[in-house]
Amino acid sequence: MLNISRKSADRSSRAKRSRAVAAMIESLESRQMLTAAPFGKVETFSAALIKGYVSDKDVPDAAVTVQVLVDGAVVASGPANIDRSDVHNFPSATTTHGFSFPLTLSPGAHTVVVQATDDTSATPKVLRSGRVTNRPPTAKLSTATNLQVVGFATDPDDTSAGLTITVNVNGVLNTTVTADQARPAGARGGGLGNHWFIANLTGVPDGPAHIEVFATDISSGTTVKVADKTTPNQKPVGALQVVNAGLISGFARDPDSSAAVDVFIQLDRGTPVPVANSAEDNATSPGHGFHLNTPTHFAGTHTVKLIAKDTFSGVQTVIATKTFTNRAPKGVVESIVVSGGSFTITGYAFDQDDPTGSRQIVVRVDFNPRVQDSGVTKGPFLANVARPDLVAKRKIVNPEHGFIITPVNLGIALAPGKHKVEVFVADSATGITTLIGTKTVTTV
Ligand SMILES: [Ca+2]
Ligand SMILES: [Ca+2]
Ligand SMILES: [Ca+2]
Ligand SMILES: [Ca+2]
Repeated sequence: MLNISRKSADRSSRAKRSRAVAAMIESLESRQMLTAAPFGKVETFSAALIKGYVSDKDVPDAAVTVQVLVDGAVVASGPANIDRSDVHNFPSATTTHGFSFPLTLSPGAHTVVVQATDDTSATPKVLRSGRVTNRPPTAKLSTATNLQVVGFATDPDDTSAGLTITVNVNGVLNTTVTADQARPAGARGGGLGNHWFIANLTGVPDGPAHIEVFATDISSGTTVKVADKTTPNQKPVGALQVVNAGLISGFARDPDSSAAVDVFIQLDRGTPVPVANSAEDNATSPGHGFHLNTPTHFAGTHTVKLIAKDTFSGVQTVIATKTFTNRAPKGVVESIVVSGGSFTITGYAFDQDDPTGSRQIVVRVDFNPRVQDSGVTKGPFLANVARPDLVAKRKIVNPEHGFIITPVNLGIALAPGKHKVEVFVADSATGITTLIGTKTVTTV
């Protein structure tokens, strides 16, 4: 009996305990039903910005605390309290549940977690997590010399922006520009859009230089090296622009230097002659022009070589070659008519190298090659008398080539007797004279 009643008492006590546990579980379950985790959305999840909204049903009017973690470390934290009246599923009339955190990621891949803190448990609820890559800026150089670096640079994270470009030369900052230019004329490679830059360098010594180009990363603002190049020593360049019997001109420069280069002109096989000034104005290459007058060149075909000296190595290089032909002037003495102690000479003369210009005529009387300084020379007289008859006969292309040299023009009074008369015409470019007629006359 006693045993029975003890067993009964035990059963009763176990039942009580079961009821208590059940009540406790029910209480926990009901409490859990009342506790909701924060809910929301991360709409922008980029290397530059984390943006979205979040709220908690348990405290629908409160601003939930949001944290942003990058590679495990909290980089931003704050209440989601920005007005988001554009979102319509908040559990109360309160709409200030938005959040926005600008992000600064170093170039490369990162793990980013956005989490919200529950009001009661303080347990973080992950709203979004994943890998975010800040892609570094890139650049392509079109040209890099000691004077100028031209290239194209973009950051793939924001191709609308013009990147800040800095150029170091031999480890020292030389210039800063913005890559927001249209493609420069003649640029090679690169891409589309206004992402080109032209960095003019200053004070770079001649010779190879170490050029480093940096671009400012869009997301982080950090400076990233986008190009590294050592400039080669380049040969001088230039051109012969005018080459004739009277003038040789052109320009020469060294792409590595803004300084004037030493320029020499070699005519045929002669010794190269230095030009006096190789820093003259020049339309093609301002400040690098030169000219050399060449009055000593006789008729014929000649070769001109332009030689320039490298500003760094001092090596002289032929950078241009041209030939020119100077044709000797031509003319005809048509008559020499004696008048007392003088005479009148008529004829015509021209130079095919300057067919519209009038030539100069020189007259020499009684020159004896065996006697130094013998004879009388008169002139020059301009052969500019119109001779349409010669044009009609196709002997000349312009009528202004005739000459009539009268006793008044000559101004000589010769003793009666025989006299040798020689007539010369001067070359249009060199002034060097060519004999066009010889005649012996008898004055009275
Ligand atoms: Ca909650
Ligand atoms: Ca970037
Ligand atoms: Ca050079
Ligand atoms: Ca000529």
